[in-house]
Formats: sequence, C-alpha cells, structure tokens
Amino acid sequence: MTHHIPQTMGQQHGRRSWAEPWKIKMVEPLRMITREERQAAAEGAGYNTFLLRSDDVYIDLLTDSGTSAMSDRQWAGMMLGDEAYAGSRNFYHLEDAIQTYYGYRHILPTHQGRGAEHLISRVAIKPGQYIPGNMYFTTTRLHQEMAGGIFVDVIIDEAHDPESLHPFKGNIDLGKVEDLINTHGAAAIAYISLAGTVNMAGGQPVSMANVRDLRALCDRHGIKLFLDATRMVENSFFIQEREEGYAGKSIAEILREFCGYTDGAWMSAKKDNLVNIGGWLAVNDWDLFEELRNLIVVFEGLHTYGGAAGRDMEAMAIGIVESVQDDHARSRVGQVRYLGELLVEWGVPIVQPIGGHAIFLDARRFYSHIPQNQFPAQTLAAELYLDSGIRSMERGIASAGRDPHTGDHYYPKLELTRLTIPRRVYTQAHMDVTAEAVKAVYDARETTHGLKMVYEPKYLRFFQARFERL
Ligand code: P71
Repeated sequence: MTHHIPQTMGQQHGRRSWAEPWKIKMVEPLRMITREERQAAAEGAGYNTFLLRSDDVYIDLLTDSGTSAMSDRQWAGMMLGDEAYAGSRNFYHLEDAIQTYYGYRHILPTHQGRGAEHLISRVAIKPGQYIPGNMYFTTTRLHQEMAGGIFVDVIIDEAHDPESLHPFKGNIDLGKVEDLINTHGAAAIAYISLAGTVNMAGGQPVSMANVRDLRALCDRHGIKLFLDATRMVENSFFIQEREEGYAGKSIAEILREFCGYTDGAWMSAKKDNLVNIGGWLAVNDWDLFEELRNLIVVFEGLHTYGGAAGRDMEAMAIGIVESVQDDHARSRVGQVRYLGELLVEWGVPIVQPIGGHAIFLDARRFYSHIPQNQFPAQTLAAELYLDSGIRSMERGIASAGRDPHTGDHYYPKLELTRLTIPRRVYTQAHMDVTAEAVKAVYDARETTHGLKMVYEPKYLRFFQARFERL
C-alpha cells in the first residue's frame, strides 16, 4: 500500500496547530440548566452519571462510544441501505473495508462490541482456562468469565502507575505471560487478549515491537492472539508518532501491519469506526470462523447482518475509510491533548502520557483524603457535573466490581475519572469550558466528601449503582 500522507498546515510550516480536517454543516443545540437543577438531577441519579438524562447534561464526556458525528458521506451512505434479510450489498462493502484496512479474512457484523466479545469468548474459551490480557476491560472480562475463563492481567507494571511516562504503557509484559505458561502449561491458556490503546490504563498504546514479540511467543507455544481493535486506529497514531521506523508510514499501513500479527479481532465500531452503533468480529482461521458463523445466528442475527441494519453497515464501511486518514487521527488525538495539556499546566493530576480518547483525572491524587472505598473517582464525576453540567465516567473501584470468588471489591491501583472526547463533536471552546470546570473542582477539593454505595446490581454494577453523599 502506498499512501500519500497529507500534511496539516501545522506540519507543513512546523507550527503547533492540529486543526480539524473538516468544517461543520449541521449543529445540535446544547442545553444549560441551573446549579439547583443540576443538584436535583444528580440526587435523582444517585450520583451516578450513567443515570442522568442527557437533557440535563451540557457537555457530554461520558464516553466516546457511539457519540461521534458522522460525515456527510456516511449520512449519504445511510440512504443506500440494502435492508435485505440476507446478502445485503452493504455487508459486502463492510467486509471489503475490514479486509482492506484491518486485513482479516473472515468477518461477522455484530450489534456492538460486546456481541462480538460474547461469541469469541464462548467459542475460544474452555471452562477453567486462563486469558492473559493487557489490563481488563469491563465487558471483555465479564464475557471471558461467563464463558468459564479466568482473566489474568499481564500488562507492564508501568501501566498501573499514572505518573510513569513510558511511551507504550499498553504493552504486555512477556515475562508475566511466560510465567503463566510455565505454571499452568500452554494448553491452559485460551488465547492472549490484546487491546489497542488500553482503555482502563488511560488510553495507552501498545508498540509494534510488543505485538511482534507476542506473535513469536504465541507461535512458540501454539497459543492464539486476539485483538480488541476498538481503538486500534488511535494506537496506530501513537506508533507513527513514537516508534522508531514508523514516522514515514501511514496510519493505514501501521494498522494493517499490527493486525497482521494477530489471529483475529473483535471491534466496537462505535469508537474508531465513527458510527453510532455497530461492531464486528474477524478471524483468519476458517474452522473457528465456521463455529462463530453458526453461533451468531443464535445470538445476533444472520451472518450477513449480525445485529446491524444494512444502512448501519454502510456507515461503518465508510467510517472505516475515514478513520484511517492521517489528518483525522492527528486532529482527534490533538484535541484530547489540548485539553490534557491545559490541565497539566494548571497542576491538575492526570494520567500521563496523555492517551488517545480521553483525559483520565487521577482521583487518588485529586482527593488524597478520600479512601478508595468512599469512591473518590465517582465523587469527582459527581462534582464536575454539579459545577458545570459536564458528564464524565468513573473508572475506579465502582467499575472494577467484585472478585467472583471472594466477593470482596477489587481494589484497582488506578482510581480515575474519565473525560472522554467524542470524535468530531465538540470544539476547542468546549475543551476550555471543561478545563475551567475541572480546575474549579480541584480548587474546592479539600472540602469535598466521598460517597457511599446504597444500591449495587450484580453485573457491571457501575452502570446502575446508586450513591449517597457522606
Ligand atoms: C467506553 C465503552 C462503552 C462502555 C462499556 C462498558 C462500560 C461503560 C462504557 C466499550 C468497549 C471498549 C473496549 C476497549 C470493548 C468495548 C465494548 N467501551 N472493548 O469506553 O472500550 O464495546 O460498548 O460496543 O459493546 O465508554 P460495546
């Protein structure tokens, strides 16, 4: 693949700018409510940002999942939906886009990422097997556990240290994988679960060298390597920027090379692929594909639509092509960085280096007087909402859940509040408003108290848990 890499004006002139490679054609009004109304809304939501109505939110940084703005091309593609039950034209466009840019042979559309996680976990895990991975993700680990697997975190130690400046904090520690193999034997490993720009670590990338070494390790032991490709485009941007030998390669080339070291991938297309709903599963091995293709009709839908409408598959196919453009990736990460650099300048503790899709406030350092079982990151999310109507997401002890064997809370090292930036949605001025709100909450930190959990659901408790102020 030879690509002409378009240089932004900033790159052409050696200036700092990273301006968006698009202009705005349609706008959606935002709603602002008063402090009193926000107080009532927060109480009504049990201080859980997942339970707020979006009408009560001013700037919504809950997630970058399904919240991106589609392009005029994608919207035009929606009108070309072929809603045939079987063999939709749009499926073949999607298949072609995934084969071209991710390089996998066989693909299945799913309703979203966890649909794909469910299928691969059921087929590739035997009860009692281990799944080493570079830090857990909530839905990924839950599906692995529900299939009878045991997730083992094998990310490098630096990933658990919000102050470590390691350039590839998403890397797997090969020594930890070897230890696991030595203790239990290769047959006890279902597969290695590798994620691009590790979400819970702060959007931290994996290097090409690491995936190459992992491939060699897997070949030595006959173990499969599967990729969570959800934010792999953003990971490719960091490789281009930081890894020796990749500065002259396009995002598309880097993505394709990286995926080429893996045996398959699951995808939440709601992130990198720039759609509001959708996902896919892709593998190279035919026998594995046959099993997955059979199972998908039970849980998602026929194998040429999974859980998606024809129009959604078309938007995904177009979104994939748009997402791998170098100027897109650069401005996407550039906007996240703009917000992060402001906060660093103002002395607010955040996870560094700044990641790909979000700024992660380090609630442990932010509220050093609030113990972890009083939910510092949840508290910070509530305070940000009360200050300015900004919605963020807890990624700490509430998200970590409980150990299924002991029933005790998991106490994760990272206690973070995530300000997640949707793609192509907010402006630099919105980032300024956000930074000012964080600063105000930081300045008031010493008089802030923690929370107690008063309602706790069994699965993925953070979604529906309720809290009261202490
Ligand atoms: C995010 C989400 C959406 C989410 C999921 C669970 C709790 C809160 C928010 C979803 C991911 C993801 C990775 C790396 C798989 C999924 C599941 N992330 N892998 O970050 O980040 O995909 O949501 O399409 O089912 O807000 P899905």
